[in-house]
Amino acid sequence: MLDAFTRVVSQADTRGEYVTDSQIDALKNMVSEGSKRLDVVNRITGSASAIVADAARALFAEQPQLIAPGGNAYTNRRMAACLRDMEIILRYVTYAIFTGDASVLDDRCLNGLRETYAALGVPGASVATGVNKMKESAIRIANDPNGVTRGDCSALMAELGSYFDRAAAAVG
Ligand code: PEB
Repeated sequence: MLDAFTRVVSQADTRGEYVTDSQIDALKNMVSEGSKRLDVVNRITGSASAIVADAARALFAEQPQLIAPGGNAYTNRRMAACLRDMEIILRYVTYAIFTGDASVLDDRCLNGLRETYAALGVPGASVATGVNKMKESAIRIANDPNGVTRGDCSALMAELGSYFDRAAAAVG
């Protein structure tokens, strides 16, 4: 598992080089803008159950066959597994935005997930739709200018969106 710092070190070590000035500048910027990043983690974490529940509700409204008899989220057991999966994915996205690196998400959540879903008969494209719905509401909540010091969060929101895109692409 890497973060933005250990990734720079590991890449430099692979090449046998020192860390470059531009890499140091980028990391310096990440540190000086760090409060925004922590606010994003805090907000998403605090609203996690609402983000999951709203996304699941919207997914089942759009794809009611999932909760009809024979559907993959039919029965309380499968519904619970589905909500749990969405919550797991959201949790790993918060780790990725916290560390500024996708490796924790890739290695501990997405690696092999497509194959797991194929083996279970869980429709990956529907999971991807659910992830996209979580992306929309997570960005809306994280990017809300009310109640925090205002600043430019566009780069951070693009980064956050990219982790959801990565999760959706891994199963869709
Ligand atoms: C991945 N999901 C399921 C299982 C596993 C995962 C390993 C099988 C074991 C179990 O049931 O608990 N686990 C999950 C994950 C990690 C992990 C992401 C990462 C670290 O360890 N069904 C739907 C929706 C979708 C869904 C489209 C959006 O109709 C999910 C939610 N996942 C779903 C369902 C099951 C499942 C299991 C319904 C149960 C399938 C079954 O037993 O028939």
